[in-house]
Amino acid sequence: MKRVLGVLFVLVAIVAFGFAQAVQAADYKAEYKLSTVLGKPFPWGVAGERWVELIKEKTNGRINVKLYPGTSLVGGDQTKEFTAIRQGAIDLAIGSTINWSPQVQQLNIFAMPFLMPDYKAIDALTGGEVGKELFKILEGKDVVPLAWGENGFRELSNSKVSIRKPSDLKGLKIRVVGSPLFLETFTALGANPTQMSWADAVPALSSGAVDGQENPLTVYMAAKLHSAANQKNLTLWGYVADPLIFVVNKEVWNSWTPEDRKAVSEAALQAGRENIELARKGLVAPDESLTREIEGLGVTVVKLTEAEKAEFRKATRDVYDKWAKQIGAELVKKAEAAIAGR
Ligand code: X2X
Repeated sequence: MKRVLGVLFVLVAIVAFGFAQAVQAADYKAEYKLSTVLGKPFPWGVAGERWVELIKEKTNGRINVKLYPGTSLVGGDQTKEFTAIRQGAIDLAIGSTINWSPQVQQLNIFAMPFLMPDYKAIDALTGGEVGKELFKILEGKDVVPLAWGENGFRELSNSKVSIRKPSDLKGLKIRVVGSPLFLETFTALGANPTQMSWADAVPALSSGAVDGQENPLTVYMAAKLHSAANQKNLTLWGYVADPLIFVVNKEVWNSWTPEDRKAVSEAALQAGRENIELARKGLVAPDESLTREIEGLGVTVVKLTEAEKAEFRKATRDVYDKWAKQIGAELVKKAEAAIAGR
């Protein structure tokens, strides 16, 4: 009898275990959608593919993610991406702080003109108190932030003139994306900024409907803007940089087991580290080979001196002060202190 009971117990345990697994599997979607603006070969797209791969590996295939580049889940309208994550139309995303700043005002901090003078300054923000505070703000908006990545310092290109001083920008039509802060910065510099998505920007540049744009050199290079869009003048001014943030929709996150959450989080941290390394390749002294490569394509590259940069800073100072209030004076003070102490 004891033996029969024992066998029965084992049988019940097996069935119960199987049932529990089935329930868990039923909670999991067959496919999770990951949104990015840029696909491969841009570092941003590489990061997307890497996160997908690492999630699969670390969850033993329990979580299956598909990458949707070109912000295709929101018809290419990258400033709507954050809302779509909150609403659940997107499960995971690697997003630029610029594109999410219309919904998360504080993310504008990275777009304050000339706040971050170098890569150490970006790291001081993302890796410090400011980064933690921004993650907390995101958590309050139905997303789970997991890791930082990087698009990069945004340099200025155009088809018309070599730009060394604010007055060189006078009347130039410049494509910008994201929040009104960008429109105000370029207006303060005397340019004629116009807001459009990346999908619309490339044709607009190619046809000459707009004269210039600002983006990291990795983007300039992979999109071949020198030839595809006649962007033969490049000014290295490092006025802002946009980090990337790896997030998961909160409801999706809560549907996963603790073990799988840990795996997805570790995958994000690893993909983020690799992404930052790739985004900076050839751009950090002493290896500035990417800049040399661009010069080799017949592009006129101007690297502003500190004195020249100061002129641009002066011209955008009012925009900086106005947005410091809008973003939150305390947060901006924290950022300035972190950068000063880097
Ligand atoms: O649209 C851009 O300029 C891009 C690709 O850099 C962003 O998504 C912020």
